[in-house]
Amino acid sequence: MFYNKIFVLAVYYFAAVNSLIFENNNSSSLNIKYHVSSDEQNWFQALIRCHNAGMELASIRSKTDYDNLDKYLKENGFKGGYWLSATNLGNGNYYWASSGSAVIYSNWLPNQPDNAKLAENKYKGENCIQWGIYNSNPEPSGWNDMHCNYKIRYICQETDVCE
Ligand SMILES: [Ca+2]
Repeated sequence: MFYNKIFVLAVYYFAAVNSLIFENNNSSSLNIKYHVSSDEQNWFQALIRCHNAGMELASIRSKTDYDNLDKYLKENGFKGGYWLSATNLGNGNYYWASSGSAVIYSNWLPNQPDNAKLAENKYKGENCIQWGIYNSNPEPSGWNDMHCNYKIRYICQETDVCE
């Protein structure tokens, strides 16, 4: 069963057009495939759309995850900001909403998170994590807290746990 699953994953990977799928071959037991959306949604809708597609809004739990996703985005020319699944709307601490795990590993951009209270977000601050800065080009690597209602692209992930 295990090898069948690996074979299917391998075929899926190599058949992927334009490398929209990324296989995270790290030393952990997790194989993660990332999908970058073509549509733009607020954070809440991004969470729902990934779930409805049978996936999860992406979570970055280690430096390995971070490095692999960074490499994938750069190699495939993805520029812009993308929602990840972390928010601090619950109790003020950041959690990955897809899994309920606390954000332990982090990789904030310089001067972030700043919980910026801007006129464009009605001075309500920033409570959801995005990868990069949505209106910056070239796209910096790292995280920014951003107002959850902004509509930007998002990253879903498929996680296959091998036991
Ligand atoms: Ca910010």
